Amino acid sequence: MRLDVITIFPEYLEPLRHALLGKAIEQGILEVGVHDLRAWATDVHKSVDDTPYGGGPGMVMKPSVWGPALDDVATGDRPGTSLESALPHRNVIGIHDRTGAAEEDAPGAGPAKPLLIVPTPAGKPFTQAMARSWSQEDHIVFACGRYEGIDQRVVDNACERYRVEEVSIGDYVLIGGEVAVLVIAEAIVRLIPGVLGNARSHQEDSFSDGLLEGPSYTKPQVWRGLEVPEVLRSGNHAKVDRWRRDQALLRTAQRRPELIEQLRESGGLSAADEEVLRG
Ligand code: 6GU
Repeated sequence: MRLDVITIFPEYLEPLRHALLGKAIEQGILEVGVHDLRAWATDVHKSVDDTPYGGGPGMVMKPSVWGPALDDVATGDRPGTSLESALPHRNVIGIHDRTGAAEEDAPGAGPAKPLLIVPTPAGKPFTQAMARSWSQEDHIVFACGRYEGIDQRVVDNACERYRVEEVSIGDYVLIGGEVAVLVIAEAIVRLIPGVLGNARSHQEDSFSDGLLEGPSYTKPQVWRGLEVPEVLRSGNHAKVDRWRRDQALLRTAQRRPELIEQLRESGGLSAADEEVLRG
């Protein structure tokens, strides 16, 4: 997978080179490019924003800068920096050894358009289902807006070269899209086969069965007078599985009751589940 990020704060995307994502870059599973939007500014002051039509506070990012930036990055004509992993170099094997879901839309259609993700508090809520789907993409471009956003015509026009998604990471307002890109990119990349050591660890994630994950424990058996639940030490796998399901159900009912309702409506709750929820 290739990820490109266009931003006026390229240094804000440094964390993409570390830890999990850095390892994916090392393994040749992931390529990351970070591009300074000002590289496409044309005036001496390298300005990227202007006052809003209709008045009001703040500034709007200019279409005359974003348009060419998105044109160039879509085609791989990018003056930005390719991020090397911050981790020590190891031998790279099996570069691009993955199944490309977005290779072609139909026979003879050529490569699919890249996916353009525009983080904005006015977007559709980002979900684990989106992360799962987008982990199959070949090329994702993120457009980070600052100030009061990007001229809407940029997003409208980008449909010619991209499949476009405007997404929000929650009901609160950030200063710009950069932190949202870190969140969304990490959620996507950890689902690419080979990035997480253990495939089970994302089959059992919170949300993959529509429930929050229950509590986890490790040694010692007693810590500050608090005991690990007996059932987890019983060696009875069926009992352990049932207990974990019960804990997930009870935690979800308490913290996210709307998720229980969704699961009930989609037929995702068994008679045993309903009994646990009745208490
Ligand atoms: Cl994706 N961007 C910004 N700027 N603020 C947000 C957001 C995104 N999601 C929630 N708040």
